[in-house]
Amino acid sequence: MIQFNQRLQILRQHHEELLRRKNEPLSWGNGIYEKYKYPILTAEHTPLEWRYDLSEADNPYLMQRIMMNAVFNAGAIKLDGRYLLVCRVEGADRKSFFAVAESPNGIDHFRFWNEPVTMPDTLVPATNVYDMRLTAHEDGWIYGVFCAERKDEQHPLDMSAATAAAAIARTKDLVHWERLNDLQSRSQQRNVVLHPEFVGGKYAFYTRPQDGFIDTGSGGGIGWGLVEDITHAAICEEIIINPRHYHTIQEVKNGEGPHPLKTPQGWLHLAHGVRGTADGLRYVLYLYMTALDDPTCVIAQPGGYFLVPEGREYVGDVMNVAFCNGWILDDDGRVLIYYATADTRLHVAVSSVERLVDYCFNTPPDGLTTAASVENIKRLVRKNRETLGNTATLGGA
Ligand code: M1P
Repeated sequence: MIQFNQRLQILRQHHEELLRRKNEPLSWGNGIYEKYKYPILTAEHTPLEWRYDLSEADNPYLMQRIMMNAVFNAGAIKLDGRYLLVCRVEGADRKSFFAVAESPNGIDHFRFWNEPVTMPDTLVPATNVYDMRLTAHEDGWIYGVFCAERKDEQHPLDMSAATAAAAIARTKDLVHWERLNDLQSRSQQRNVVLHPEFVGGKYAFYTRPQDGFIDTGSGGGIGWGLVEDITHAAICEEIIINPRHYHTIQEVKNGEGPHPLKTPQGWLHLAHGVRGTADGLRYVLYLYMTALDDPTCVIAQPGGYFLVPEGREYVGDVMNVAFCNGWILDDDGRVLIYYATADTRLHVAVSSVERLVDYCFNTPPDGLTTAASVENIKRLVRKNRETLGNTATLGGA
């Protein structure tokens, strides 16, 4: 039998090879962004010290004592030249927690910091926390807004009855966190995001009101509300700025992703839309833009999705899910989009502000009917015919 030390050496070697693996862009995509060959973070990337008791005396079989299930849905920020992700890590016990992973280039060589984040609780502790959006706010703090899930004590016998609230914490270094009161609003909330600038002297939140823990019901779509005091955040007036529509990718749910990026042409937003299928829900990512002087006013929204799970990305714990709550606008205009698939693993796709803004303004909006979609295609075909001459088309009228 291989000795403990030998097995430990092999384990360390495999782990190190995984962490040092260079990532490669995939050669052909849709032109909007480049996806990469390997996921950037998975459960296997978590430190061995989190999973194994490395004492031969106490763990002679070198078994995992605490297993990790998934790494996904990460908030992202570039801080002092370091690309940092606050990941949703999920243990085998189904509890999610936050852990910071760092990379020198934002694409590969991600390594988790030694210990997971110690997030202070509020008076009513959460059962589960996840999906942090990071915002470096103009007030000087870095805020983490995330979902705090608790058992719904009004239905003690229903084991799936839960409540979702937007929890708020702030930090300067992602190590020490000050927990503030949960956001107060008229309904349950997930996918709440803090806008990076004051609006009319107030903190501004993108919200996603929902009727129940799962059901967005009359929630309407991506909402917006202003808050006077971030330490006791309460939204009294909530408006819907980006609604759901019948027979679109956002029919069932519509939620903001990370905070929008400021571009010369407007605020560039990344969001997720959810539709129902015979096979369950389908989560896809899409972009839209709002006016610089009014982040609630939509000025461009390409029809349909811009990123979906493909090939092996499709398969995992929750099939058919692409989700994103973190992206980084780099100093050179590069945009690093950290998307997760199937609630299992985390990937990066790379684009630029120019490309994404071009995509937003030049992709036809969803005309909401088949006839309108066909008109869009015909318009493009005719334009190409004008550009290239008749040789561009084969057959047809
Ligand atoms: O399982 C897909 C996603 O479901 C929830 O998102 P939403 O509130 O938009 O339905 C979250 O649990 C999210 O983490 C998860 O990826």
